[in-house]
Amino acid sequence: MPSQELHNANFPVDTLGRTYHVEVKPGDVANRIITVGDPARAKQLSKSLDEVVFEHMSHRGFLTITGIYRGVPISIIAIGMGFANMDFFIREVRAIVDGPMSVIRLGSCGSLSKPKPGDIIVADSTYGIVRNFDYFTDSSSPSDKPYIISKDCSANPGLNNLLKDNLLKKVSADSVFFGSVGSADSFYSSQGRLDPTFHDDNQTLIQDLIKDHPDRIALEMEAHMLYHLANCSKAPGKAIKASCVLMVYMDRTGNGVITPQQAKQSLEICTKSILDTLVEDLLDQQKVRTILMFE
Ligand code: R1P
Repeated sequence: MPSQELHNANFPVDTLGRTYHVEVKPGDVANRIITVGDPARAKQLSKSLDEVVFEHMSHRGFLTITGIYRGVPISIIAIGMGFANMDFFIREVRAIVDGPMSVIRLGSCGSLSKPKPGDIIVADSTYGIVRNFDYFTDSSSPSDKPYIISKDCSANPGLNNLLKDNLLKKVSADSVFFGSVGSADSFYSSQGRLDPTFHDDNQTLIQDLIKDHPDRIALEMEAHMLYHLANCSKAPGKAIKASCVLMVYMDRTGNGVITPQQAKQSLEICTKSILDTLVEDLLDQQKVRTILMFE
């Protein structure tokens, strides 16, 4: 539970000025952000910063680490898993950061096509795969489908291209792939994993997703909410640029799984590429007022 008294039921903030779930206040988070799922991955990434100036684990498990890389403030935020946690993170961080933000997600995914475990994917676009609750009720109509597939949402082209350039400086072109990434509301049913315990009707989901869509190359659980909210962030001076790089952990058609050595190597390549991308990204410098107390 929160350690401080809260105010404002519409957008709760505690007596220290911190947001309810991520527990950050103005000055804690940089405009340039790497977001990951796993707190251990965030800690590993933070070892590549030149200096760490702020670190906080919230009562809901959001870990924020802010530091300096090549003279530029950067935050690394571990959010856990799923659409809801991406929503908490983006809305609460957007509320306390001044000026534009660039956010790159570094996650893991399952491949639906050529990329093999150990390869790297940049999400040019994303789409959502959401369980249709009504389909699974007795009163479902014959036109209901078990999963609702959304239209695509694009990455920020400038940030995404810079990220690709930086990856291709570090790794051969045959292990980096670009395409459309599906973000599902379950690791299991809406990613086509079969589980006889539940009524899921997902036996043909993967084939249905990739049929006529060769660009749909991977599945994970957060990138679409990031791209969607970035595209919906319209307040003046509060734009969000988003991109996403994914380490292929599993091959969903061939059944392969990444080795610890491949995972380590993949993480090292992605870490350096993302940090360089965020430093080189042109944000509106006059609006960057972050971590003034440390400058
Ligand atoms: C599932 O194991 C988790 O791994 C993937 C999925 O999106 C989901 O969050 O991403 P992360 O490695 O970033 O957590």
